[in-house]
Amino acid sequence: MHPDVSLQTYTGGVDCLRRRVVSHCRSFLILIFSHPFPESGPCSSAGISLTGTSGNFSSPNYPLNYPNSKTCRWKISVPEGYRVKLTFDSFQLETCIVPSVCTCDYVRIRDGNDQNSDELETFCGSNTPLPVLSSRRFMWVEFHADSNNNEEGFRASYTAVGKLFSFHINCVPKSCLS
Ligand SMILES: [Ca+2]
Repeated sequence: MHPDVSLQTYTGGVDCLRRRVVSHCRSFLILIFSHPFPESGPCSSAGISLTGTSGNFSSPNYPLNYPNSKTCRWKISVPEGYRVKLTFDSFQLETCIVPSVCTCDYVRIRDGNDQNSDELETFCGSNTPLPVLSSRRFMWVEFHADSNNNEEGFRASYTAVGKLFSFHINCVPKSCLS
């Protein structure tokens, strides 16, 4: 649920229960059940942990436009002995003035479990990126939106791939999958 709506429902709910004002309670319930829930999961700048052998995540509000001035991070970890393959199912970010270095909104991917890990790729604009492969069991993903101009955002899925998948070993750590 959107943070603003959570605050409104909480405030309205407490007031409703305390004062027992019927009209106010009705407004409170209408607010709860009429809110269009976005498809995407939560966004956290501290990082959301994603585990298991597969899963997916997306930018805030997806498939509606993401908000401005937002940073979300995900820490993907797959079982020992596997690597992370990240695939973008949809990708529509702001086209930056300098697209080659993604000076506005971007998705950055690192080869590890924190923001100090080696950078694998940074994507922006509207071209759907090729899949990205980590060298070990961790991948760190950051989405950042600057203060103006937003788009639909992205949806991505990850899968654990085994050691037999490492026939592209000479390409690691860059995304060289076709
Ligand atoms: Ca922007």
